[in-house]
Amino acid sequence: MFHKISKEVLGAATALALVATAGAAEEWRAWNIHVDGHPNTAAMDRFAELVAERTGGEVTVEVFHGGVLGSQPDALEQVQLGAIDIGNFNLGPIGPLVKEANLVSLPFIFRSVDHMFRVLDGPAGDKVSAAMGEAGILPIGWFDAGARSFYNNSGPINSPADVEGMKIRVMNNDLFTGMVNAMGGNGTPMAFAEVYQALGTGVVDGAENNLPSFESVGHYEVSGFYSLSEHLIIPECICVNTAKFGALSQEMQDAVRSAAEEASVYQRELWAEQTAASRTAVEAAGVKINEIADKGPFQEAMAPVYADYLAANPDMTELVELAQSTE
Ligand code: BDP
Repeated sequence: MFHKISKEVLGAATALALVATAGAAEEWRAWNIHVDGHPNTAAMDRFAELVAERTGGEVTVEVFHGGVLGSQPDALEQVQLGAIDIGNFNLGPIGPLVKEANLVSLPFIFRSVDHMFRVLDGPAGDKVSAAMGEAGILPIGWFDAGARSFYNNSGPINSPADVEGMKIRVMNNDLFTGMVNAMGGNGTPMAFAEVYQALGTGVVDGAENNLPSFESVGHYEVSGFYSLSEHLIIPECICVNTAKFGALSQEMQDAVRSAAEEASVYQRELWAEQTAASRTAVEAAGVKINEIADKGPFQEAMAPVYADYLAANPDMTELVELAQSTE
C-alpha cells in the first residue's frame, strides 16, 4: 500500500517537474552602476517592469543598482561568461574586449549626440553591434550618455596645456589613457566607485564625466571646476549575454527587445531633463561651469591617439571613415 501510493506521488511529482521545466521562468540578474535618482537607474527599473509584463513573466529581471555586483570591467567579463545576464553598460570599458566598440571611444569622433545616434543607427553601428554580439555582449537598446568633460580643483581648463602634469582618472581603456597623455597629463584608469575618494584625497587631480554622473555620485562636492571640453560622446547599451538571449523563443526575444527599446526612449527623455537639472544643481553648490571658447586645440592634440589606434588596428580605418563621413 505504502509502496503503491509513493509510486503514484512520485509519478505526479515527476509530471509536475516536467511541466515546470517546460515553462521555466528565466530569471536574469542585471548589473547597474548607478544610484537612485540617476536616469539609468529609473530606465533599468522600467525595463524590468516591461520585460515581466511583455513576456507574461516568462522572463524576469532583477536589477542590482549602485554597482553592487562589481566594477564595470569585471561585470562585463561576467556577462561574457553568463554569470551576470544583462546590464546597462558604457561602451568605453567594452573597447578592450571588442575592438569595434572602440569606434565610439575615439575622442571627438562625433560632432554631437545626434550625430553619434545617426552613426549608431547606420552601417557603422551595425558592425559595432554585430561584433559585440559575437563577443557575448549583445546590445538590445541604446542609452544617451551625453558628453564627458573634465573636472578638477585647481582652476578652469581652457586648453590642453591646462591638463599638463595633471593626473586625471579615466575609465578602463587605453584610448582614454592615451587621450589624457596626449595633452601632457597622466591618464589613470580607476573603478568608478573609487573616484570620489581619490578626488577628495588628491590621489588624482581630476576626472571626466557627464553632468548627471558628476552630480549623482557627489564628485561635484570635491571638484570646484567643470570645464565643458565635451571630448567624448559615448553611448551606453542595455546589453545581454548573447547565448541567453538566443536561447529564448522568437516571441520572447521580440518582447525583451521591445522592452529595451521602450526603456531606452524613456532613458533619453530623462537624460535631457537630468543634464539640465544637474547643471543647475552643481552650480548652486558652488561649482564653476567653464565654457571653452575654442575646442580646436583639444581636437588637434588627439592626432597621435588616432594615429596609434589606426596603426594598431588598420582594419578599423574604414569604420572610422564611415563614422566621420556620416552626415
Ligand atoms: C558614467 C557611466 C558609467 C561609468 C562611469 C565611469 O554611465 O557606466 O562607469 O561614467 O566614469 O557616466 O566609470
